[in-house]
Amino acid sequence: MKRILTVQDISCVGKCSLTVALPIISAMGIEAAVLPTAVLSTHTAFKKFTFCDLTEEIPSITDCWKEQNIEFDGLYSGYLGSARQIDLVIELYKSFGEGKLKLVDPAMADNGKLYAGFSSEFPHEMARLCAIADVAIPNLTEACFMLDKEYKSCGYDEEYIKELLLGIAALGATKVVITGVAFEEGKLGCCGYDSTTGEFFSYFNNEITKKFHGTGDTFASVCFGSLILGESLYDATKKAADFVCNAIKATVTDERPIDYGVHFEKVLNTLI
Ligand code: PXL
Repeated sequence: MKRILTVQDISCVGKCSLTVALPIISAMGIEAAVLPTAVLSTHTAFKKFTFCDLTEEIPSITDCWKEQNIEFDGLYSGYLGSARQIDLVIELYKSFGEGKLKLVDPAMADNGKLYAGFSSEFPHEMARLCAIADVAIPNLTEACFMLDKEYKSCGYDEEYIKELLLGIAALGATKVVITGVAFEEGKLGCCGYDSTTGEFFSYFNNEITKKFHGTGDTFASVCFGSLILGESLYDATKKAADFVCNAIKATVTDERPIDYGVHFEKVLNTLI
């Protein structure tokens, strides 16, 4: 059995980060080890939340693993709370990631806005982590912010997206997938680029207009799991995008606010 490590926060309520990554990766038949970076009462889109920072635990945990020669087949980072945490994850990727799949989801912004608590400098810090990723999976906002490019919510063309893909690859990421791309009304999807082959690809689904929190984390978890199981980046992207669509479809009839995330549990069986 493959064993991976995922590094992100535990948001106790709100279905994102570890509470999404763990069940999804486990359902795919992969052992999911965790390095929790913080414990929050909810994710930061809720009106009020607590934040217990675990940064200073990270070096002792990773040193302990090193002493016992504990290894991982892949590493996946999500939401990180500070530049210091990014430095520690870069160190972790260097010491545990040699020859292993290293995926970075630079979860920090969406819809043209940074999440609560991040300064406008933070995307540049995150870009340093994307630079050592085998696969970086920013959404459109995150890609723009890391590259200091203007964020456009609509009305852009393929050239705009290709520039962003090439820009993230130029930071150092070997492969890039940008999520939340729409060239035409009614279709929403992802565009990818593999710098080893120079190939671009895209994958679109019919857009479901209601937006939920945590879909980026859901996408990244399925995509990472599929890559660990040996699928191509295109197939992993397709599987992740379809899964997110099905999870949203399983949620839309629910009256709960969008901050409570998607009911991925109802379609988790499709990954087993
Ligand atoms: O879904 C990304 C995410 C993860 N973790 C925390 C967040 C967010 C987005 O707001 O606040 C703590």
